[in-house]
Amino acid sequence: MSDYELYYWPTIQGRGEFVRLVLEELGAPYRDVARLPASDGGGVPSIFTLRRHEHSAHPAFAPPMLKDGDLLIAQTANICLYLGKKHNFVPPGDGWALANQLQLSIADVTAEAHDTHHPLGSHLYYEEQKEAALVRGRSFAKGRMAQWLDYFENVIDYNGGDYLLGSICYVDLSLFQLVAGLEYAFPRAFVAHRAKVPRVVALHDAIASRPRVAAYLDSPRRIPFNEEGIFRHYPELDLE
Ligand SMILES: N[C@@H](CCC(=O)N[C@@H](CS)C(=O)NCC(=O)O)C(=O)O
Repeated sequence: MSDYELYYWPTIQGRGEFVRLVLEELGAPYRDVARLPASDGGGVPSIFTLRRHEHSAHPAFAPPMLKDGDLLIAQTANICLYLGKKHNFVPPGDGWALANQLQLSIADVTAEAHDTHHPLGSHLYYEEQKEAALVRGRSFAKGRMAQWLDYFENVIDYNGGDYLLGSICYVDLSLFQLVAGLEYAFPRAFVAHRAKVPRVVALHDAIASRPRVAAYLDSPRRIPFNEEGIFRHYPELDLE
């Protein structure tokens, strides 16, 4: 198996982390290209070289992007589904469509979490949109986040109580990441709701303790959460 190439911003978990986690759990060899030195073709320029490529029939608008041989694909949910299908890490039959449905829902809530600190747009710094962020963030912390967690709790419950779709598949890794991110960004809101979503919490813990994931989380390959990424801890946006 040749190495996959992941192209994603080198200093944040961001959306790239959903892909990294799948690659790590699969034990698939990959190069996190933008984190390599420029002398090895790495660094941020490696991303700019690929994205919005004018001379491609299938250009990618934004990272994460995954290269598998000559194939370059983008959109986080699409990349995760591609890897899941290729490595038999999807539910049988048409179950891949249900997995993708959940993955796209995780993408939705991830975007909502991002928009709590950037409600007006990514062209402005947080400090330039703090007033709107306070409204958006507190509304997310007060109710919206719980709605999403309850949704995933019900899905796990209906499908046997352990994983989103009965047996483990790639989407469970993304739910782990979502929960870790929400707990980091909104610790007070998360603690307030934690007891109501025991299956979600148990799934998070089960994924974190899988040998390959645990080794990854403990390694320098796992970039710590920070205030440049999607899940940012701004206490003023959390519950009081
Ligand atoms: N829907 C896309 C969103 C991709 C995206 O927004 N990527 C961000 C980083 S997480 C980016 O670099 N965007 C640059 C841009 O939109 O110009 C996905 O899920 O992959």
